[in-house]
Amino acid sequence: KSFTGMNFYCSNIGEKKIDYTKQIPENGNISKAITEKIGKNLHCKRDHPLNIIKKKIQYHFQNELSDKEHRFQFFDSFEPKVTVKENFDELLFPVDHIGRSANDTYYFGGDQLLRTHTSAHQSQLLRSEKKAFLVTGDVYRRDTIDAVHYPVFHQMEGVKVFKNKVNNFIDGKPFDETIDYYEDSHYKQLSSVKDVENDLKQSLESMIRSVVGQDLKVRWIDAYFPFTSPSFEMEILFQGEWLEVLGCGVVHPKIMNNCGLSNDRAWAFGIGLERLAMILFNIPDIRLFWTNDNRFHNQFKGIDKSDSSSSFLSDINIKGVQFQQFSKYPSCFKDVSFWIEDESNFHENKFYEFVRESCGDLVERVDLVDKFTNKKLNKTSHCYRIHYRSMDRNLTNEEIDLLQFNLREKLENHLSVKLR
Ligand code: FA5
Ligand code: MG
Repeated sequence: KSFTGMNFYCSNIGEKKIDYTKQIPENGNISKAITEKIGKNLHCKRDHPLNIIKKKIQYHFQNELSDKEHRFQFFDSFEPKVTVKENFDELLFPVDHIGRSANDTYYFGGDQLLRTHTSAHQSQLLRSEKKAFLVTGDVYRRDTIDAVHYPVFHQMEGVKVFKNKVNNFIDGKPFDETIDYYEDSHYKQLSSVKDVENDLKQSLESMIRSVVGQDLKVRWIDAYFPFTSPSFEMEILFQGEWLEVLGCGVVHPKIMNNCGLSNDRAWAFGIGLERLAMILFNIPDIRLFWTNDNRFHNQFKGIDKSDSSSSFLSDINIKGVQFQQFSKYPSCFKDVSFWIEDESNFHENKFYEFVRESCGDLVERVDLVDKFTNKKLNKTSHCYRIHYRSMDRNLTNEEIDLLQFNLREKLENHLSVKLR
């Protein structure tokens, strides 16, 4: 089982350049299963594990990481519907970035989309001269199907601005059009950049240890994001595997410049709240966050003793709270194989979306188990194994056969593949 997240923001090496800004679907591509989740705001529901983790992080930022100049402000009710400009353009995503494609992102049509990350609100808040803030919200992505990926999940964005950090004598021009800040090693070694990087890493490590546990195994990985340089990801050792929990970095000088902060530097991070809650409470499957099963929710009742009418954050003590994994119902799997008629038009995420749409949360995981090309026919065959398991009951054979039947029909009619 791979716990590392997809390389959503990695550069699109080796593929031909496509201008995705010209491929925004007119009528959108948001399925009913996704529409139904908009507005649920799990992170705002008292006693929900995502709410508990959000409050714990906010508490740490308020009490341990705020200083006179940086009093962290919290935002958690920005609408998930944002513009292409907010989600991609302002964050310097190139036009050929795969993240912009309709295979990765849910579009309402026109230039409105479901934010793919909370970074969509960064520029707006930087422009309004906020110096330290956290933004929590639901984010949406077409993605693979397994225990740690879900098309709707929750992120918390954090940003801290260091005023007048750029020293023209040492740093040169605050923003220089001719410098490639992603690659430039001189820039990355500047003490003004290193200071910010160190503050970022220390803040995040202290937060993670205080929220999840002091004796965690944590490691930093160099990463790439269009909107930060240098960029990093934090991974935590969880059940013997390194699980990616957040991306972060020093905000790109061009963004600082665009927001009227060319003499300042800033750090930013985006953390996956489900992943963190899974580690903290030992929650085995990301679908559980959406369940109505009280065997799940009752376990989190009463942990949060804060006064719901006050905005004051109290420390939520979860020591000694042990999440009891309730027994899993049996799983079963079915394979589906097909010939792909037009390779350049086939996208795995589209296939996953059909599976989600047909079978909903009864699907636990989908694996590509076989792939081969018939050279003579110049056709490729894929075989996917679909693992079914309900979180709250036994599934019958008839039920699964029907799901599989409906899925096959959908694939044949809408995915231009030939079932085998
Ligand atoms: C981002 O979304 C960046 N916006 C983070 C960032 C912010 C970088 C500010 C720099 C500055 P990424 O795609 O890696 O990066 O996602 C961040 C985290 O969200 C991941 O580490 C993971 O914890 C979580 N995550 C990503 N995809 C999923 C998914 N499908 N299901 C659940 N959690 C996910
Ligand atoms: Mg990542």
